[in-house]
Amino acid sequence: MNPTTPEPAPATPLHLWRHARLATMAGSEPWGWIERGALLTRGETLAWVGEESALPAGLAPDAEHDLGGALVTPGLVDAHTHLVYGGDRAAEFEQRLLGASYEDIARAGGGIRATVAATRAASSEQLFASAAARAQVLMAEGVTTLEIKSGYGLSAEHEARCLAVARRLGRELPLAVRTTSLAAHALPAEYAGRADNYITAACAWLTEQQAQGLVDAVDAFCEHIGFTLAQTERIFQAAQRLALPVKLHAEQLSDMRGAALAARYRALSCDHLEYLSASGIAAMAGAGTVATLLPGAFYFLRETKLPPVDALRAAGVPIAIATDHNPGSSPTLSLLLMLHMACTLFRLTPEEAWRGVTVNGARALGLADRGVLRAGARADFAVWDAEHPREMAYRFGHNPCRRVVFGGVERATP
Ligand code: DI6
Ligand code: FE
Repeated sequence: MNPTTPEPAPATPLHLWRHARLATMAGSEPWGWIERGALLTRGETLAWVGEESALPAGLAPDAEHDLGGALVTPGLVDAHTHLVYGGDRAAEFEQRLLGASYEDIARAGGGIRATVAATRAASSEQLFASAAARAQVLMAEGVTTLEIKSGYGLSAEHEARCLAVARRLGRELPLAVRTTSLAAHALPAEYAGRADNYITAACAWLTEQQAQGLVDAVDAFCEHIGFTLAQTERIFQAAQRLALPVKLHAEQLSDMRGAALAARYRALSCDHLEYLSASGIAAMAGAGTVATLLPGAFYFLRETKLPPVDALRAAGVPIAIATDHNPGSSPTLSLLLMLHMACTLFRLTPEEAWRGVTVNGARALGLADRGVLRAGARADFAVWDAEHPREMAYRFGHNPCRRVVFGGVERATP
């Protein structure tokens, strides 16, 4: 048989996206604004971003797209979700408004344990279908990168299954998914009174999860109703042995000194942070840890203690904003609503909130290649029916996202 000459690989196509108003979020100029902008994409990557008048001479793009003067931003990053779970807690919400206490509901098998039971009872196919439907709602608002935590399986088998479902979402949807192992979310009933033994088991599960390529980061819920500082540190030590980055649900309901511990382990982010102290802020600033604020949980739990935004700002801690989508404390599927609520509830400026759902959201996931429009970054961007991104911080219950490009390819609008 004659050896066949391989076909030369086709050159990665070059696309020109012109006539755009760009909020690049790159650099420190307001919004990284470019009034008459253009983008060049080569495959999955942005090859060039700038003033249209400065486009390199002699370009021969394979395709040209006229954006008609529309606003273009980076694709949005939702850096904290618990998207994979069975059932919902709408009936519990209703019972509470009818006067039942949290304890009544917990005694009747409700709360987080109800979600764990429903998650374990669901098939992988059901978990995938319900999570995919939720992901599509987030995607319709321009989300191109999504973090998904486990934490409703709480056994070796069920935690791995939830992480595998999250991985499958990333394979089958035009969406980048980052997975976080959160076995230390709650104590399952079978370990009642044996939290330290549960942590020992959860640390062991990580090794197998990593061997199967299921985990990008490790998280824990450090709280009186979650796990102690010492138990959290054991989870971090297990992650460190596997060279996995850590994150933490820290200082949500009380000051557990979790942020300072997480900073010692060079955490990517500490999340919630309503009860964060000055020393926690200093530790995060020193470690380059992102503060991920979650206005959905603050609102739904009717919290009154605000996260220390002024002090975070003064210390130069980058702030991310995420949905914390979960059935118990933040059943929202709108990152744009969180952008708005970061301004109304937490007093972020519209630009700070936008950086929170783009460049700083990416940073909270350890990703430097997205959340900005600049040469070399991923070609993930959203096209909006708006004059300026501050409009999305101002309006609420309104989605002006018109087109989304993910990895250089336009996504079908759902
Ligand atoms: N913090 C929360 O508010 C949720 N988990 C967490 O770590 C509550 C999760 C639930 O109730 O299902
Ligand atoms: Fe959470």
